Amino acid sequence: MKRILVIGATGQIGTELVPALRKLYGNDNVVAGYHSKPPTGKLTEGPIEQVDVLSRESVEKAIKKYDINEVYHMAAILSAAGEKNPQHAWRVNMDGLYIVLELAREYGFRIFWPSSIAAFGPSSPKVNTPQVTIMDPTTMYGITKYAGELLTRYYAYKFNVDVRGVRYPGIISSEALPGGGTTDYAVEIFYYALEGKKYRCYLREDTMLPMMYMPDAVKAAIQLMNADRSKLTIMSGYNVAAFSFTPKQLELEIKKYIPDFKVEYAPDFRQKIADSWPKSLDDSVARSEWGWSPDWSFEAMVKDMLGKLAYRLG
Ligand code: AKB
Repeated sequence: MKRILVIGATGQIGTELVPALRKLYGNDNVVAGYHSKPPTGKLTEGPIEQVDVLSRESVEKAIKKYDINEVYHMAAILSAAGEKNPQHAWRVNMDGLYIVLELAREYGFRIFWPSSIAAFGPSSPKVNTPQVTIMDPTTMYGITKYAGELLTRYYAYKFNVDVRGVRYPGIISSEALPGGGTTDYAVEIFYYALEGKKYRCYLREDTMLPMMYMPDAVKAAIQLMNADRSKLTIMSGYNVAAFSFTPKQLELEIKKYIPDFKVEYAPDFRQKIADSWPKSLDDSVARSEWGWSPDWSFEAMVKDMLGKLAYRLG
């Protein structure tokens, strides 16, 4: 039986991952681990626990209390926020991961840990970026993701820790807002469109980035955790792709439903970050090793986001 702890349960992905895991494995078997933002709504339908990922004692206490055998370690400082306080980003992203890996070595639980397209950099090929290629991330977030991929692989080979993960593209979600990322515009823009407000986009209109709708992001994590380990050659850091678009393409797609929506483009420091990332990913290794394929297209995602948010915003 699975006994799961999700660290970062109140973040963008955790908010939807916890209910999906509870549906599969039962409310009582999935603990929502949070730090500063207490869970509300659906997240309170099962156990919740405050977990400070920078404290070994705090994580260990939760592991022991709930007899955890699987951890989804989703807590991280994202790219744009990381550039404002790189020291803090290193601590949360690397020290936190190290604590979780060390405890996994001791207690034998399995780990899902997400990497990101931010692990790539200016010298990585931009189009159809391969699974194995040049990695030269320029943000502190990207550096922690690439270093984390190396560290998790080390723990897998050296200590036989079962740790797995994907390189997430920008994630679009209707439940929780992302915080501090470079791809956040692709969520924020929907709120402005529905509230009849003009959106000021901090990226150039032609900035193509790989993106994914939340149901596919959740599916990727759960599917990879249930894959046959003997078939996995990468462990953590599988490229997973769904679709790519530019801010202008998103504006035009939203305009099909809200014709008078207006967007102004005013690139800021995040442009340079976006320019260092891939435009699209080659995810053929994930497809062949554990059967990955996305369910959602760009057009279907936009329609669904508008419907869900219109309902929520009333
Ligand atoms: C960010 O923009 O920092 C994240 C990511 C692509 O990992 N959404």
